[in-house]
Amino acid sequence: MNRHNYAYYVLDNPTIPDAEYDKLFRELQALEQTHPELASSDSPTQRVGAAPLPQFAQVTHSVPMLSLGNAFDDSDIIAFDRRVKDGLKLDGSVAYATELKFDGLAINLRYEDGILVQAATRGDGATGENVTVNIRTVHAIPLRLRTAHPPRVLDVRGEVLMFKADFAKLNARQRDVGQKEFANPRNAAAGSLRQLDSRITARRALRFFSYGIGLLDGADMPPSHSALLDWYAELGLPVCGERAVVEGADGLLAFFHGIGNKRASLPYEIDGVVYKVNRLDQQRALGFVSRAPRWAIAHKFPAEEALTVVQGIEVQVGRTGAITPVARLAPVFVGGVTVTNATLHNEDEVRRKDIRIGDTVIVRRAGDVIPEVVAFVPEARPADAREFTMPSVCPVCGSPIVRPEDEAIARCSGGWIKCAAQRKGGLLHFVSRRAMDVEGLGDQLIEQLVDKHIITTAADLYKLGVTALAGLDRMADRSAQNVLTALEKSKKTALARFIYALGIRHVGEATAKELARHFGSMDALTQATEAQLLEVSDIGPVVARSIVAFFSDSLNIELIEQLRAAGIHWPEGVSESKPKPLLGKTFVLTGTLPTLTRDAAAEMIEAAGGKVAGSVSRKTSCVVAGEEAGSKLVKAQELGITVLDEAALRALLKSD
Ligand code: JCF
Repeated sequence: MNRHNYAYYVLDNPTIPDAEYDKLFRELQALEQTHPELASSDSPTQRVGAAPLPQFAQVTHSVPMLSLGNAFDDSDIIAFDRRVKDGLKLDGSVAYATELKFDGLAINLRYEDGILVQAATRGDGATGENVTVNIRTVHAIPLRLRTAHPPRVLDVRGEVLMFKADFAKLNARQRDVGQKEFANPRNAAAGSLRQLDSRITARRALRFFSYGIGLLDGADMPPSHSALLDWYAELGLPVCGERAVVEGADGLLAFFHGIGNKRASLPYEIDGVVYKVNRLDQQRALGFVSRAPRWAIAHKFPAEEALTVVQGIEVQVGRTGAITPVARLAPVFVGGVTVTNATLHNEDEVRRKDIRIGDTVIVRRAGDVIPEVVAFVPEARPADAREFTMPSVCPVCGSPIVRPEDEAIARCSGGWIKCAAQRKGGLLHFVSRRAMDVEGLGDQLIEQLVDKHIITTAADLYKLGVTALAGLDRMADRSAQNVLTALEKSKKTALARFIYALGIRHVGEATAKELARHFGSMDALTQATEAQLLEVSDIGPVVARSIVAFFSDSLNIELIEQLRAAGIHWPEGVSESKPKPLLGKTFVLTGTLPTLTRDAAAEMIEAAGGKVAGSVSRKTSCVVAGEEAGSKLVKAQELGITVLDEAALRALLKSD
């Protein structure tokens, strides 16, 4: 059971299904009941929590738990590297261990003779709280180190955190039982760990990564930080794979930017990266200033959450008529940009989060995701805070807003004929990159073209001339010509893109590709019955009905005819005749390829019949890896999956 636990939580590579593990668990429980003398304190049955404590006891750390100095930009890092070199009186470059800065809680784990005997929070760095019973429920933390010769005493330091997916599941569960949701994974991790009733902690999916050491007795201190982490990994402690040893400030900044690029796709939240002088003798020589080491620094990303005030709540009308409440905010700098609007998703969400006009709220902008309102701050609610009311008519076209009983989304009932907002949304979708890909035709142009009644449908786009375009705001002759060139270029397209561009409800990019592959021509698709559509893989009754409804509207058929008459074309039937050398194969892309973008590589693989997945598993056929490939590459190597570079991928696509 310990081996399965280790495979799942530390190697991230499950060896048996959950149900099998549960069976073993019950078997062991029964054995321990009949033979209590055989039950040991590090048994897997001892991870379920215990009766509530009256309070947490205080623990004094043998070696204080440090905090880190912060850096925010490149110049701070260059200055840090300079201070280190000056401090060490070195001319050459310094080797640094780089790692992630997890957004969780710092913990000290004490192992005596290889057995976990105590766990304590960081507290103020000198004393923390004894959370041993809670920590025992964290499956990623070994109750016994995997070595025949453990040190007498080892203090392992690291971060307890909750993965994003587990956080989402926890909040969904909290919502279902009418309990308070957590604002972010960090709060969820802290709230889960600091439970006096550790049986609650046991039900929360907490994780752990090791990154530091306190007291060590009965073993030699490894010579470097990277060697320490390697040793930890050997002992069966979880160590994050996103780490490296780099040289000098250039190496630090390259690591920072590399992690910044994949931050959003990591399964956990980080608020920056940490740099440590790698050699421990050099760390000792540098020492400390007050409570922070001179040999380490945290390089922080711009904060993803900030506080601001809701000045109003308005609604936006999307291309399908969906009404989205949007909070108008006092401008706030978050996630690296100034934000003035944040989505509130839908009416129920506003009620559930109880966001009111006048509230101070936490706004979140993670990566390129649209900013959202996370929660309001109860202490800051003014007496005159006003509740949001859903309008009964569309603010753009005046048509009634309707909300089917079983749906979360209210919609404008005007359709694109009556509602300019839906028209604009539909046109923007039509020209978007993954649809018809008309470069330079952005929202401001579409806005003007619709408002000035120059265009109504997508077909009108192809009737535009230089004079009509050049008359618009911020449009010189030259850019007008560029738009016309882009429109002309867009006429040569693919069937899947065209289907996707039509904006049929429930038909996203993947479904459009399936439809194109299955039917091979627009005519076959427009005439397809519900029964025929249900034969297409991944298409269910709702989608089938939506497609049939779309093509039974004569206006849509007319639009398609006009677009084809305007010259939009694609290689007809090609999808059936072209060879599919990669059929049945699943690819995972990781890192930066020398010439291909991720999208371009995915398109080439799919054109050859292959599938592209987001994560590596036993089902993966090949991993295509480029520069700075990370954990996916490691996993592929562990699982013995073929790894290709761009050249090898191209060769594969040509071969068959
Ligand atoms: O992930 C973290 N929050 C983190 C905190 C990572 C580290 O390597 C740290 C830390 C705090 C202190 N290292 C030290 C020395």
